[in-house]
Amino acid sequence: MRFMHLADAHLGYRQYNSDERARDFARAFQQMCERAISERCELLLIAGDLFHSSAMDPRTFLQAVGALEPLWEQGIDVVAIAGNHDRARKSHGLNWLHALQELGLLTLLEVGIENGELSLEHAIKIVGGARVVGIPYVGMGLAPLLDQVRDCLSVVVPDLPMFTILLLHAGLEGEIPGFRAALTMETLEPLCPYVDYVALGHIHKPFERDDWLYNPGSLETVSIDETKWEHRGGIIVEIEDGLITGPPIIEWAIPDRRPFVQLELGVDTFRDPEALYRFHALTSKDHAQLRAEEIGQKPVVELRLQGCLQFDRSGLELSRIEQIIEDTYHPLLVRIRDLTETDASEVTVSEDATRAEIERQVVRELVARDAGRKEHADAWTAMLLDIKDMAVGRSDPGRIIEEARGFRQRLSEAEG
Ligand SMILES: [Mn+2]
Repeated sequence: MRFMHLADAHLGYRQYNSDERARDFARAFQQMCERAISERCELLLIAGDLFHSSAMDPRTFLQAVGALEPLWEQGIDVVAIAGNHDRARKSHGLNWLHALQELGLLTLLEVGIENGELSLEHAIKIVGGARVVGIPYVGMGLAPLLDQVRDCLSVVVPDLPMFTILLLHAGLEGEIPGFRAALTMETLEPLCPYVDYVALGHIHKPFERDDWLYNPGSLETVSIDETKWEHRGGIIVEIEDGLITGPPIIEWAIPDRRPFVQLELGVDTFRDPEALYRFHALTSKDHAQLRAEEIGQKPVVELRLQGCLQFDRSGLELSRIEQIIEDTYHPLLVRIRDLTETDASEVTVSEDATRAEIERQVVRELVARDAGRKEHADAWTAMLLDIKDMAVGRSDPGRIIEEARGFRQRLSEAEG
């Protein structure tokens, strides 16, 4: 038999507040459902986070129904577990996967408590020649549950041998640095004799271990960091009827994801905003954009501005940069992340300076931090102090403006 394993569809995620992005997530999921049909899969496994949030738009529910209905029509079983994003807001409440189950579109696997004992009655589903055991997201409480699953399987499996799939929504240690994972290969090891395929979800990075454990990653791009993992999607698994011999044959189905273009711009070398606006990466397309055109989808462009600004921050017009990117990339949307710093180091003054000297030194140093003003820092300092004196002496505002204009003119003449 064949089955498809996917996870983390995150339907309903209006990333960057964009309806178009929510449609992207729906399209990716729908493509995988269509592929499960065209690949003649008998079973679709959803390893959690079908939905992005339990508080969702009716449209999102209809997207799920619309994608799943053709599977129902073809008699393909869908078996799902709830991920952390699917959980109901209120404890003991129904989640949206229950609603899909009520409609007959999927089977939701859950663990129950009966007379204080854990019950796996609703955690197991047999489809064709396969047995699926599913545990919903339980966070760090997974390890003790797995002990009970093993106890149960150690009775069931020898009694009724069958290709057994363990469906979990949990992170595996060692995949994402710093991620507090509920699973380690050591905690899973005792299940080895009873489980033929571990179908994971939760971590959006795709990975596999020992021809035994598989994590398909997110279908669309939930966070921009995921774009570095291109090989994400649905895993199509072929198993021999009856008992498995050797590792399963797998093939990846990759959805047509929205292209992301990531630009990075170090600002340290630009003396003024105009030089920054002319930067070539902003005004010329790169290969990612060309790929985006091939797919026929407008990209999301993210620009990260980094480094230390050499000119006054107020001179940097982010809206102008956004317009340049719009004109170059014709993107779906532009995100600018301004991570720049300005020189905030302390101003050093000589110890025996008078109050007026301290003032002059501070003003001069602040002026000189703007690369465009550095050359004429003395002239700028003199002008600023003159204007300050005029303001303190309650000079006529018109005269102050005149003084500033005169300075500008002298300066531009001096610069030729
Ligand atoms: Mn997720």
